[in-house]
Amino acid sequence: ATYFDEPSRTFNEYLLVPGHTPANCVPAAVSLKTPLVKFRKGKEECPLSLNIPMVSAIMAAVSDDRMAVALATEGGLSFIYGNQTIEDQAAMVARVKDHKAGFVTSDANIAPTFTLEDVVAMREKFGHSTMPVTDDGTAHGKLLGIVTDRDYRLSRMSLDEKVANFMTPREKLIVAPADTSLKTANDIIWDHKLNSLPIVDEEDHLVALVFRKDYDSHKSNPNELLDSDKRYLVGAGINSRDYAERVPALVEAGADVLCIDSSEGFSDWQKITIDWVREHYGDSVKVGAGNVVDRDGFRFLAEAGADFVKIGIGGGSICITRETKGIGRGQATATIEVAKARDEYFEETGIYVPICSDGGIVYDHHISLALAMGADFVMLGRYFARFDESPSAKVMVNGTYMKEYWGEGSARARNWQRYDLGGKKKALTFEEGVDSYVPYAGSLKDNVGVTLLKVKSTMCNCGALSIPEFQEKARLTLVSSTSIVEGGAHDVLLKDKTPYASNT
Ligand code: MZP
Repeated sequence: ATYFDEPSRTFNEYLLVPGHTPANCVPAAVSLKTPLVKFRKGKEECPLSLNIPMVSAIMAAVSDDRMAVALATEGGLSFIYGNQTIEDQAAMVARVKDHKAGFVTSDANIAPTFTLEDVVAMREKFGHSTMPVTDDGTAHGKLLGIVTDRDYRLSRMSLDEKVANFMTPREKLIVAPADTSLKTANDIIWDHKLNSLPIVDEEDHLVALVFRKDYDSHKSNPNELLDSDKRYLVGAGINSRDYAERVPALVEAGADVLCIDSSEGFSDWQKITIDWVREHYGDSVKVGAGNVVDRDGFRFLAEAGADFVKIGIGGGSICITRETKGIGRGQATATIEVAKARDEYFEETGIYVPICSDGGIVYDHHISLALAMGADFVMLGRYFARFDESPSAKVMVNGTYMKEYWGEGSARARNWQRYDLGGKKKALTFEEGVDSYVPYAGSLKDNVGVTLLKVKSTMCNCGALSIPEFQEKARLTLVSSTSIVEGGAHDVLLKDKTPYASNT
């Protein structure tokens, strides 16, 4: 056996030592732009980059089309989860791409005579949180109007269930009858802070409401937004079993980037998958691979042609791989070593292969640490699962709102392809993840805004205006367990007992 001399370490064991902050180094001037896929650094532009260094995990509890639109709006990217049928996953990708400027535009001819089926078809197609209301409260009645509820997840229910749910609303529901005037519709929107836009006919009667999560109806000109051709970036997870069918469907649906989703990526299965993609699509289809935790794993995937490499085994909040199989490595140590391997590979080949630190981000400052240690971007599951936009249910537990969050290796997800080691057996034989709750935290936009402000502030403390500059200038120190205690509020009696650390 080979023994590593040093213990492997987690983010919590490190701190950044501030450097000199020049006067021009203010959070507003910081750029968080970062490469997503490999490129010849110094010779060409990266063909696909992110405006913020955050992607959401390839998990059923985290990344569906709704999450993808919300995160892409902020400049990040979601990888739509792969543990579903090829058709369903491709449809989610297509919905993100079809979400042109975020609008569901109603055909001017649809209403005011649009039927319940029209509305249902519209929302099935676009996946929005809207619901038709009928005069008799059943799916067969006459359509009265559309109900919106930003937390409401309809896609998992039958039509009758949707209507039944409306009759006993648990959340705030707003009814906009079909003969509502434009003014009334605007009042409703204003009062309830809905991100929706009314469409009216020549007589100013409401034809339909269109929904766009980032639409601020009181600041933007609706017509300008309707001519806009912005399309959101979206990624999708694939596996090393059904790639020959899944990849073409995802490419056809418009996925911008793929990622082989596996708990352990230093394997021939990943190389075979990448080879297949290259054989059929050359470099036109971008595909990341992982997860690895050391130099050898990185080199194997980089040489196999991966467009980016993901780091992390056993550090995820819902992960019990280390307990179950005794494999893994502290996330900080893994990130530091893989970043060195990435730089070494760049020196040798001129090709810069971005790396992503995946899992184990608990506090916002862990994102700063991961970037300082060399990660180009981070993947988060628990963080995003807490928001309105995640696909999971919001439930009340002991008087507190929580969201459900479960691992892909849990009995609930049974994503056997992620843990597959070949062979005939196509099933999850033992669990490597848990099913859990995380505290509900509100909207993605608000939370990501605060998180990134913290990251930018830290970067300014270290005198850096960009991620590469941060990586060059960052000075990191290990901390003792007693200084970790010193780092929190201590020796005082807290008046407010609610945890003050943001992500707990
Ligand atoms: P976290 O952000 O919740 O700490 O970790 C999310 C990451 O955990 C995912 O991106 C994935 O790599 C990993 N994951 C997902 N499911 C499991 C599991 O069931 C898991 N063990 O480890």
